[in-house]
Amino acid sequence: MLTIYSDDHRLHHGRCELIDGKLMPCFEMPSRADHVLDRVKQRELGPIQAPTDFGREPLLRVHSAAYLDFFEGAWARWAAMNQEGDLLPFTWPARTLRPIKPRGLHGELGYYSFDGGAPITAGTWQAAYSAAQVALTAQAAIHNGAHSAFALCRPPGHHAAAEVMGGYCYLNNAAIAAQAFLDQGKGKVAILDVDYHHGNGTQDIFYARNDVFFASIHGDPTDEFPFFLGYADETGEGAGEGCNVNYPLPAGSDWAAWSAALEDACQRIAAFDAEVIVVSLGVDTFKDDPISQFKLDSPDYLAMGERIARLGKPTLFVMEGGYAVEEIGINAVNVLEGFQRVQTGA
Ligand code: Q9C
Ligand code: ZN
Repeated sequence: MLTIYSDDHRLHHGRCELIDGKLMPCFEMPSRADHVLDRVKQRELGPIQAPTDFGREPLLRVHSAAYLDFFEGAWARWAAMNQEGDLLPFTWPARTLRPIKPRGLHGELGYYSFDGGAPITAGTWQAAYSAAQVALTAQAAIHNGAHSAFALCRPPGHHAAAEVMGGYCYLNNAAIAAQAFLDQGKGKVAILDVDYHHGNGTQDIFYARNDVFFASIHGDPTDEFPFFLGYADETGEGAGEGCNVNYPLPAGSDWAAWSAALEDACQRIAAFDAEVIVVSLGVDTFKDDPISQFKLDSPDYLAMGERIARLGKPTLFVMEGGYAVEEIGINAVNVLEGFQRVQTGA
């Protein structure tokens, strides 16, 4: 399987995030991608290539120009205020306030974000832009005939909506790639989100659409980030009614519970008759993940890849979360190896 990777991910390195009342070093750190890349090499998964630059156009199919302009220019505005710490939002237009876009930097940042978990540093725009190009380059490989490809994206993307960053995410790499498939002639795409957290950004982007089926298996938002989306009664709206399915699972869920949800999700995707699958591949479902509460073990990721492969469709894997840094490579690449096992009949 082809892997697309860019060193540009290192340009994004947030300093800290607020967890349990304490400022902690960011869990979403550069070494995450290093461990995945090392494992891809160690297991000889296949060639590793740098991304092609497809420009802004495919990003604008998902995000607004105003949002991209704000994100690209935010650090320079912050630096012009003689600041060098991370740029972090701290006030959001919650329900009692007006959903307006203030002109100043902090007001605008609050307007374009939903939490304080997406720090902007000097290199964040370039890293996120390159991650989107990584996804698009892997997508192009499948468009050109590959049966599968791995987009080793960092920072991740599935919490980012059209005009909102948050949850370590800025540009929705999986959504951008899914939209590219449609723009290049595919009629129906399914996005399977296996990250521990609900893919609120991806769901929101496609919620009223019937050309993208979205399925997400995740920690029950009753007690888990992102709290305000990801419930089982969210089934899509308008033309998209019936094209969204959520599997909120309780803390402590193991492979038995998780794989039952995966089986149902795969049957729904098959019934939708998707021509291509985009997998939002988070491995923060791992038993030792420092911020998550599921109990999957490393061999379970092989079985996950096998089940996805049995859908029999071209599949683009897009890296999302996973914070047990030592094991992230083993677990992510296990999904890809499980997929390939079925593919090669081994
Ligand atoms: N007490 C992804 O996995 N907050 N994002 C965690 C833990 C944010 C996760 C707080 C988690 C975001 C891509
Ligand atoms: Zn996650």
